[in-house]
Amino acid sequence: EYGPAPEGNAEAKAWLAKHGATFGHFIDGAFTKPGQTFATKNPANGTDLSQITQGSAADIDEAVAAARRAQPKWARLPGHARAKYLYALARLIQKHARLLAVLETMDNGKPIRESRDIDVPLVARHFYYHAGLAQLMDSELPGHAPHGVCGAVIPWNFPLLMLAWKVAPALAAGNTIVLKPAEYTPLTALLFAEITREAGLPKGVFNIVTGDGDTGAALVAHPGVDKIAFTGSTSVGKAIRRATAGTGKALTLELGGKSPYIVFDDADIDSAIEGLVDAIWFNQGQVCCAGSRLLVQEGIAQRFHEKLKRRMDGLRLGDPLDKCIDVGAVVDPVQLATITDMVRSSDGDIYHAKTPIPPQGCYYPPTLITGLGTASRLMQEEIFGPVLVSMTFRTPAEAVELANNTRYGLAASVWTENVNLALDIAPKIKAGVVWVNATNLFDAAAGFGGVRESGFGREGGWEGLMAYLKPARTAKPLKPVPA
Ligand code: TXE
Repeated sequence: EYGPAPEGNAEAKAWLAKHGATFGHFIDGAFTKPGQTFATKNPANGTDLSQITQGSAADIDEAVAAARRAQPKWARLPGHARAKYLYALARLIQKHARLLAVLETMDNGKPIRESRDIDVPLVARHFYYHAGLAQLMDSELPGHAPHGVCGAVIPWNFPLLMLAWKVAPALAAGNTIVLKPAEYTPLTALLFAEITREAGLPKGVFNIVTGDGDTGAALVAHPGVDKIAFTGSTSVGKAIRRATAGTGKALTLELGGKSPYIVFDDADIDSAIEGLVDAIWFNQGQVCCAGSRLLVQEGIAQRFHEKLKRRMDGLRLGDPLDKCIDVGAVVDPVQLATITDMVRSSDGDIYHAKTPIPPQGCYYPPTLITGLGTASRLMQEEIFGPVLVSMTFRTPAEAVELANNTRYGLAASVWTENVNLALDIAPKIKAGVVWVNATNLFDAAAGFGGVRESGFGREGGWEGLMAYLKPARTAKPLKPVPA
């Protein structure tokens, strides 16, 4: 049994059983015969969930060929006709919301409260929003054309949401797509493939090849792919940039981060603490823009840390399918070992929340580390787990200097009741997004992405759509600009 929430679990079990829990790729509108497979596991209890096919270069070839065949006709549809399919996908995501949420939680380990209330609703919103943009394309962007075939390589921390961030704009703009899901978490993508059939999406418009990094590399290298969109680690992002250099392929990269969470002494402390729970313990801290680096003003630091520790002790950790759980399981034993080793290597003061930990499964307690130097490894490197590092500052100028003292630049949070201070600080922080008295706010209409080694390009909003378009070869006249 998969834990509480029996109704949703039965549905998920039935869906897996329908496929014999064994999956091939999804190419040209149909599942292929499973080939050489590897197992995916439920990180909450270590049991096998499914057998997934390891995609070869030949599989990538087949999927890209299907996407190429389908693309011209898809692009010739008027925007409002493509919008119909995107609206249908949005509605079907809502129809299958419970199954998608339970499956995501079983595959990834994230609390069901998050997959149900955050991931899946944001996915539906993303398709609705891009359906709207698809309708506007012909009138608002007449001088633009799709790239052609897009290759998407996505990570395991938000499997379905990262799919939506890439698939919705690609399809709205008239591209077709080959998606390579992360090896730990392919299940909701495979269910989404079924949903595209229910929506009547023409075959070849959306394709999946499952597998590991080699499969991803084969997709990136394929000459029939015109644009690559990648979300994942900075090291793989750099490898992809090297692999695409000089090929003429368009590229967007959304990579790692070490985002500062800055609390000034006049901040509303209770709100800042609740924000921090969201910033670093949401999805077990496996969030690219996690507020993983607390910078707190010296005068309130001791009081803030004490309050924070009490709040950490109150977080409920355990079976992610339990609706009362705050912190679920880390995605995989490999990731758990990385987190454990990184924390062990630290010479700071380590505080683990006094919350009971289940004896089995990939669990790591909420953790706070203080007393680290600015140059220390844990202050500089992404841990990608439920671990917060903290340091103090005296002046706003010092806060800015510390905030910018990493190679990354994805996100930042500033907490103060002084709006002038917030407005002064925010533009000085090198990050794609700066939240004021808030954190982890996302919307399909707001472009998200990084600067520096956090990558480039935006996902969401008009800018996100533009990443899936290029100037048309035979540009129709642009609308005159009003005087
Ligand atoms: O990421 P990878 P991993 C960070 C985080 C985490 C670390 C390692 O710090 O601890 O990365 O996680 C595919 N060519 N982030 O190893 O390897 C891979 O199959 C093409 C941050 O899981 O980057 C998967 O589909 N593709 C992050 C995807 O890339 C390749 C999210 C991401 O895997 C490839 C995830 C290659 N050479 C991890 N090698 C974020 N920014 O949100 C691997 N892949």
